[in-house]
Amino acid sequence: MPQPDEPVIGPPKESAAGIPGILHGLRHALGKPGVTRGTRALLRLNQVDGFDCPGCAWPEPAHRSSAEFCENGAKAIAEEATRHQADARFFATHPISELATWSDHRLGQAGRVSRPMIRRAGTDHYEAISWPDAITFIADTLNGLDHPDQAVFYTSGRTSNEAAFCYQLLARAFGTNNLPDCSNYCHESSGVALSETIGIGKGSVTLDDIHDASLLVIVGQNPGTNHPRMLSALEKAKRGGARILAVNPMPEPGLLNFRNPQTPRGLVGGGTDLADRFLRIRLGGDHALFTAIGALLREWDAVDHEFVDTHTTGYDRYADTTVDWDVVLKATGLDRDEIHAAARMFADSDATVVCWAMGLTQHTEAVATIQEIVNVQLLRGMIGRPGAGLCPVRGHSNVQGDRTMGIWEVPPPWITALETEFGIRVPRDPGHHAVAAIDAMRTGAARVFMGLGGNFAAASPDTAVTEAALRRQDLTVHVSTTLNRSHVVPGRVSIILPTLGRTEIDRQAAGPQFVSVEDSMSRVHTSRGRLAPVSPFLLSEVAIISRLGRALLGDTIPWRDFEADYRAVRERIAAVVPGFADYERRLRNGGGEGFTLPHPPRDARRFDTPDGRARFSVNPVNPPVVPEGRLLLQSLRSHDQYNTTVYGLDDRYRGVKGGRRVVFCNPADLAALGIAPGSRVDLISEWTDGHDRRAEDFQAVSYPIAAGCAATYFPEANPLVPLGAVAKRSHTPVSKAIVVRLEPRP
Ligand SMILES: Nc1nc2c(c(=O)[nH]1)N[C@H]1C(S)=C(S)[C@@H](COP(=O)(O)OP(=O)(O)OC[C@H]3O[C@@H](n4cnc5c(=O)[nH]c(N)nc54)[C@H](O)[C@@H]3O)O[C@H]1N2
Ligand SMILES: Nc1nc2c(c(=O)[nH]1)N[C@H]1C(S)=C(S)[C@@H](COP(=O)(O)OP(=O)(O)OC[C@H]3O[C@@H](n4cnc5c(=O)[nH]c(N)nc54)[C@H](O)[C@@H]3O)O[C@H]1N2
Ligand SMILES: [Mo]
Repeated sequence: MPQPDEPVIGPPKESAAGIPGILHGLRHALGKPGVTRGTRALLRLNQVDGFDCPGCAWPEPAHRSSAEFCENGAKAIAEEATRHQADARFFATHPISELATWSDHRLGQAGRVSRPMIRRAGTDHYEAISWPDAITFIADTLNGLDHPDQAVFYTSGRTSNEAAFCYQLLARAFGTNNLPDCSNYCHESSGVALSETIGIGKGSVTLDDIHDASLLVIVGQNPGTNHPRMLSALEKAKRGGARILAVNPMPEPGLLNFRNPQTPRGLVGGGTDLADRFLRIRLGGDHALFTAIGALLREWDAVDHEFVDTHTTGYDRYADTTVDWDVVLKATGLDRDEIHAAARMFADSDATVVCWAMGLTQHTEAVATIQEIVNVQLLRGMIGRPGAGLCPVRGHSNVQGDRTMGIWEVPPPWITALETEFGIRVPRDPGHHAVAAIDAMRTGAARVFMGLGGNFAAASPDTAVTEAALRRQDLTVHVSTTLNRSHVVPGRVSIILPTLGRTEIDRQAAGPQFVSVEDSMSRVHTSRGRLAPVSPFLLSEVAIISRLGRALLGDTIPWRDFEADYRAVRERIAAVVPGFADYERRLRNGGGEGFTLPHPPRDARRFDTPDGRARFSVNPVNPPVVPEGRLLLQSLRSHDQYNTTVYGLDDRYRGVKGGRRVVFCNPADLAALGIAPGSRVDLISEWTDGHDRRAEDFQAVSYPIAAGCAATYFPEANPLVPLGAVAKRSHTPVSKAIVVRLEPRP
């Protein structure tokens, strides 16, 4: 619901990080949890070995002297280390109907949920419940379902490998593959595109490849805010002579210039100019752009014929395609010279890495777009070569590891090994991905929703539909650290199970435990918390799942051993999941630096496709159609948020202070629409079903965004996206290209 907010708009910044960056981060980290706990948090966690920042999935450099911190990592840690507690008294004071009117920011500020809470049917309050009673209630409800497929087991991407493995085991042993996760909203399109073309759904580069690249292409990604540590890698590559091509509808400060707070050069002077060339592309124009770049490279015969002949299939069909330049120029909003110059950068580089994130994955044609990038990289032989490759930059710190551990609505390839290891039978029919889960929940086909982390109500599209779907459940269960919107959109009965965060000491029967995670570049390593838990009532995720497993399925699976000692879980992972042999020992390599999972294309130019070759694909260009007088709107992240967790109300780099209800528009569009910068507008999205959706009261901000395009923040924009608006084949909601009209408010 709209919160009155009156942001003050200043000019966007021209560079990222530097002194304001560190100070801003420290203010959050030090100010929030109370000075001592905040300082201790950062100092204690700043150890060489064994802590994985929950901020993002960008890898830590090997052989580092201390943990690498960035401003936004500090904010993530401060959020978790907060002293504020949503305790039993808090819930007694605030009925759920009142909490439902709070903003996401205010809900998050309430802090950590400190003991298990239940909202019983027909009441308006959460009340405390004991762990055994909560677990029994959930198990009894699940066992009372007519069919296991009536349950949905969602996961967010902070969950450790150990917890993820146990969770998918629980769901599958129970009898369902209904394992949607935040990846369905995130990099699913990358997974689909890469699996089909190179035979593995993960990126093909290591951090060294970024450092050694001669061309880095950053498409649809805002590293200054969302992967700040990536900027250090870009700076290092630049100093080694790399060039950078940035493709984005917005001139994101972090892409253009970087002041590195960890080097003296970052503290004084002008910092490092990052992008050598910036293409201010129209939303959804990348598909057309990469077909054009591919065509130019073929025209110039800048083709690695040896690679193409030896390792690929489908080149002839691909080479037969022609480019309609009118379509390309209209779709991209760029001119021919700019595209030529960009293609030249590819032609001149012998080591190119292409990085991308949500700016590509959350479009209707996301899979086709990413496959067009694969085409260009194959054409140039840029896979399995040092300093080159494909780099989908993942979001949540362990989202990639969760998928490796089997958090997936599709039964993983090692499903038979899982069955043999545990003596279970698992159905082979795929379960629900996230959007299908909402559909099942709203029609009553699903009756229990459980979320291991995350904030399903606020992260999902079509807010009204998603909320109604959650409310229709017999039971909603959230394993959570902090309070969030999903807790105030309860099923008939709703339970919150409070859990330890990544920063906290996890002590079990066998002693202190660590967990393991996989970063965006397939490196698996340990993470150990060092802070005292904020409340004595918290259980670890592994403990919660294990206890639920025992209550639900009995002791045929050694749940007790899993909870007592996570080595017992890792032993089973080693036995079941390919690439994890000798897991325990390899995790301890190099004092906790861990190991990198095999990636056949990267390691040996081997492609696990039906014919053992990487595939060129032909993807007809199909750019978004925008009627006259309408704009193409994307939803993105501000500098002061982590997905649905809103740390603060500023978006420093984009010049916004004190509010979030803004819509960034090109000045020429505002003039043409007769809307004065600073005035208030409603956003109405238009869909072919004839059903308009409205989000009210945004301040129009004049911004150097590509013409015809607009941007606003997620999750405020989620009501504008209907459930059915998803990317082809990956089913990812199209959060980045929504046709809208702006209506001035009276
Ligand atoms: N501090 C912080 N860190 C985070 C997160 C966070 O919320 N806060 N979230 C984490 C998660 S889960 C994820 S997935 C990542 C997200 O990381 P990003 O993908 O960087 O996140 P967004 O804010 O969605 O930014 C999308 C970027 O793509 C651009 N873009 C949008 N549409 C297009 C397009 O059609 N073409 C091109 N070329 N560009 C386009 C936008 O202008 C914007 O710069 O970050 C992770 N890290
Ligand atoms: N319109 C629009 N919608 C989007 C996007 C967009 O760009 N635009 N982006 C999408 C993307 S990329 C993603 S990844 C999803 C994110 O979807 P989710 O992963 O579901 O959402 P988050 O906001 O990351 O989840 C935050 C909550 O996780 C809980 N939490 C934090 N740490 C832990 C932990 O260690 N353990 C447990 N159990 N809980 C924890 C806290 O209670 C917190 O409130 O949103 C998607 N939705
Ligand atoms: Mo994400």
